[in-house]
Amino acid sequence: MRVFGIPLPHLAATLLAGVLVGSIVVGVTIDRGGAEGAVESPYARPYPIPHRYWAETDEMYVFASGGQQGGFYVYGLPSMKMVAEIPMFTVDQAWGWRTEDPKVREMLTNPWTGELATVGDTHHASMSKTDAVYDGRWVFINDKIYGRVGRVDLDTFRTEQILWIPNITGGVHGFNVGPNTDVAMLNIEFEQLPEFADQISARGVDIDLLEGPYLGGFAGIDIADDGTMSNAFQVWSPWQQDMVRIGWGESEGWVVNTVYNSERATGTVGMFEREDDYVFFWRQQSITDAIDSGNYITSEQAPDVPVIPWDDVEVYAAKVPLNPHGIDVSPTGRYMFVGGKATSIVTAIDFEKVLQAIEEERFEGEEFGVPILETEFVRAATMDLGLGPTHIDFDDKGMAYIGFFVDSDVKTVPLGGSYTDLHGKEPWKVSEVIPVHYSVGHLMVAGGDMAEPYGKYLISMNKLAKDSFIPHGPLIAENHELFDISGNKTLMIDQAPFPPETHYSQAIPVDMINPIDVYPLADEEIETGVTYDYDDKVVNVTMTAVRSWFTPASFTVPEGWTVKMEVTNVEQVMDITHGIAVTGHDVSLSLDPGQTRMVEFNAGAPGVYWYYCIWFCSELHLEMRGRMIVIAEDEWSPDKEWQPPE
Ligand code: K7E
Ligand code: CUA
Ligand code: CA
Repeated sequence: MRVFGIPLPHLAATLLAGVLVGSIVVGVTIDRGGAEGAVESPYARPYPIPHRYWAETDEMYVFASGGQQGGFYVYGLPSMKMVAEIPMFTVDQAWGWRTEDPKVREMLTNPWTGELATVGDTHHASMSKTDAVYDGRWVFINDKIYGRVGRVDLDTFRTEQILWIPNITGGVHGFNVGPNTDVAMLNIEFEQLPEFADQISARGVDIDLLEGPYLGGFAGIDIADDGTMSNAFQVWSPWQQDMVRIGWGESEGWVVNTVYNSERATGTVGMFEREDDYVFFWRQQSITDAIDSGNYITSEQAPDVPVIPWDDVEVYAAKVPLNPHGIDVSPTGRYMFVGGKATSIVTAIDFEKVLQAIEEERFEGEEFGVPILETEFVRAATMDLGLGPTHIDFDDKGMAYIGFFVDSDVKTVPLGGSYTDLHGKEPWKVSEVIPVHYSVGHLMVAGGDMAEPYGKYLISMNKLAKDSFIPHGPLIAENHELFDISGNKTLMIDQAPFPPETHYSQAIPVDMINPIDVYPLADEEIETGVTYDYDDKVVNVTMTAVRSWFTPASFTVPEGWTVKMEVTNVEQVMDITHGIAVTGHDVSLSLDPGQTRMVEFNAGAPGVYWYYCIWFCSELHLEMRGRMIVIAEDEWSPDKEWQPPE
């Protein structure tokens, strides 16, 4: 059988068939608690809507990963109205993120090979935290394609840093920022053959460039007080790692991550051979100890980044069913939920029991020297809940929300232990089934991945919108579905189409973020003008933009020279953005109020090239333009240089 062109083994074929059936049998249910309920709903919009209605009523920001969009989408809750995109790993002229700005180009350039990388795939948004609670400073996210991490400053809503990870060719998936934002971890999902592979294979691990298997692992990132990230260490192991959480509270000091390919297979079928794969528990201190004692190797590429083989750190495994995907930690840090993509089983691992099992050496085996903890002992629950479990978040009332891709629903499960006091329900049993439209990937409860979830809102980020919106061609938008989870019964409030393709998201209260209105200008007056560097064949232009002209309004340059323009938007009024597009030159950069940016490009062939402002900034916006006159080399002489106006 071939589905979507992929030959599939019996098991996976059944699952995919389930996708199709599951999506069809879940009908469209419109339930807002009946007509009366709808009238009384706090989400009923007044009509006519007063001005500023959305600004006043939205309670939270959502920072949704963009997937192949390469950055973030930002929208308000509960309005679902998108207010921004934040480009990061891909170029985007709409939001002024282009490589003719050398700062952007540097961020997007591989520091070791010098190659520019302008495709990206963002997955796991992670807020900065203090004591495991969001603190509103930054939001970080990984690029699965190249192995990079970006940081957005929540003052500017702009990407301020991109860190490249050494020793890999990409394929980093799970990403998580620690409870105090001093560390982040990043998993290698696509195994690699790094230059130090031999030193690791000498410990009894097979590797082979052509046939596989390969090595995998995870990278540790240090985050300084000002948010600056740096590569801190890497742990390499026989297995790839998929999802990761850095523990807090009851699991403080531990990193948990999963492998769905414990088979170490290179083909899809082989990855389903075992009934169980693993979740791993790494003691963070043992990594630090290995580094402190000099017990590590390094690569030529990154001589400062300690690489530690898995068997030199303290790590334990627990079995989890068939190809786990999400691993998510309950608010106190105690329970770790793991869903097996290819089963109906979700397991809740009790970290208290994990610690006890380690202490009492309750092991039921080992692989590559990693002790496997007794399965039954460390599990709080093994729950048969539905087809295609994906990801899990938690609310403020001790409930877990589990998404099911194949079933197209979210099921809620009350947690046991001390959480029982919050909900008073029987733990580990399905409490509510919430249909979604359709096929949920990640879901997000507001604040649902930290110590103090905000609760109230659930967003199901559905991969297949199908019939939810008006048709728009063969590729349909994603469907972010918003639910109110504050009452006894979950109610769908809204559905919103978003462009492809969100994975994880983070929501944070509006009052925790205070974005700047403008970039403050330096005190000194800007001296505009043009200088010529005959040695390097560079013309340096210092330019300002204001409603509604550029200064200088024209300049000359010899053919083929490099043009370096430093352009400042000298406006100090919010949203008075200018930009500069240079005709015939693939240059289009946006300038926020007060912002100075460099624009670098080659002058090219002789001719008159107009530059103009790309934003409709004033009534005279169309007049906001100037000329770059490129003069043939043999016609150039210094008297053709730009002269200051009389
Ligand atoms: Cu499930 Cu990359 Cu978190 Cu997508 S991953 S949905
Ligand atoms: Cu400035 Cu249009
Ligand atoms: Ca597997």
